Amino acid sequence: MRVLISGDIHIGRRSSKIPENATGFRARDAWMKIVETAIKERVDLVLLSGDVADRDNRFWEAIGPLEAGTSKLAAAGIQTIAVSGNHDFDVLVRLADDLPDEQFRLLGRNGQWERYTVEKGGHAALHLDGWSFPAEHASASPLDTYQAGHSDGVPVVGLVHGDLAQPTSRYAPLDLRSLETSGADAWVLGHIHAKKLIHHSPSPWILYPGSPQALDPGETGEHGVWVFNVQDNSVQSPEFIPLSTIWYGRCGVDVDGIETRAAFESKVVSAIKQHAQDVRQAMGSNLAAISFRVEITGATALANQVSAIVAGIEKDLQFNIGDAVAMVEKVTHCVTPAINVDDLLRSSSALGVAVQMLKELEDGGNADLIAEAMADLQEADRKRSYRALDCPPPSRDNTNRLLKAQLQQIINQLAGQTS
Ligand SMILES: [Mn+2]
Repeated sequence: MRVLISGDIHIGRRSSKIPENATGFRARDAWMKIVETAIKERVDLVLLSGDVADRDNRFWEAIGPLEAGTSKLAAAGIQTIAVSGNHDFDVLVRLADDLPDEQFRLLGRNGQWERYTVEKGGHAALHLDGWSFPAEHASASPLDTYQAGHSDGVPVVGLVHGDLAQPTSRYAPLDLRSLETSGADAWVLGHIHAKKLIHHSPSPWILYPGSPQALDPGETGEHGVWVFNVQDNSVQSPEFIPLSTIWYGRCGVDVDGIETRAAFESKVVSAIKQHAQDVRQAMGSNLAAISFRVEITGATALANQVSAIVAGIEKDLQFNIGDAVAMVEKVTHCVTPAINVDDLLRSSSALGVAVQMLKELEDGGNADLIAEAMADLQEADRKRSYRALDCPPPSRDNTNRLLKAQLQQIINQLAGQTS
């Protein structure tokens, strides 16, 4: 028996930060690609671990593609089995009520664990234990009521949408230890959009398949689906298949020692091209777009001109890499001027003092400065007018980071004036 796994498809959404008129970047396109992949891979089952439909457009946009996709799968002899997540707790119930069981089956309604046994060649081949979100939130761990485990030598796979190692989560907190000692041979989870496989033999493998289509720049790296086999009554390790049409990630550019604008521009271009080619090669033929967060670092005489040099790059720079397009979503830079730090550390000029302060912060020191800045940040944080911003509370770490960034800007300005 062969099984395809996906989850967190969020049908109704579309990958962000790419041109409005670009096609093939909707979550529903990814779903239809999952259907094709399942048929091509000759799987027997498709398992979906919740948040198949997005809350915002859930019913109207999801119902058509889900019916069409599961019907195409059923025609190829492939059954789709799902649990619902916090986004689609109500949609999947309605879909399951409308469609025949051999096409689409929802496990674990009303927050009650449910076992479904899949047969192959007239024999029980796999037990699936599933639990579905009964409402938008679920603060108790579903594992508190899980009692399945082995019974008859037939392998068991658990299917649940929830938050691993976040005990206070309102999205079905799951703890690793309970999963490991559950007796199941494998766990397929949903909720986290980055893929993650936890596998220490002989414990069960535990998998977040991740969203098949990367949906925003925070969803970096590879996205796709997974396939595993059940052979000789054992559940084999899952294998990843890349599927996303977009890849989001960072591209570091080191401009150390660069002295002219032309050389600076060439360096940025060649770094982006090279990185895009590597990504294109690794991700295969589904890839249509590569979106970079470019991070420029290094010591350069052009430090105080970087903002001006890279202005417009997000809007204007685009490369074709094979049949994929590479573009820049955002540029950040943390460059230092090409200055003689040793001399400045002994200098009492404004630039010298700034360089000394930065060095102290980098060495983790200057407790007074950090405490003072933190007190100011906390005061601002308490102000009613800023509350809607939902920023993390000021900590020692982010205060330190903020101070360093500010000092770097001051140094760049001052160094620019003297050079
Ligand atoms: Mn979720």
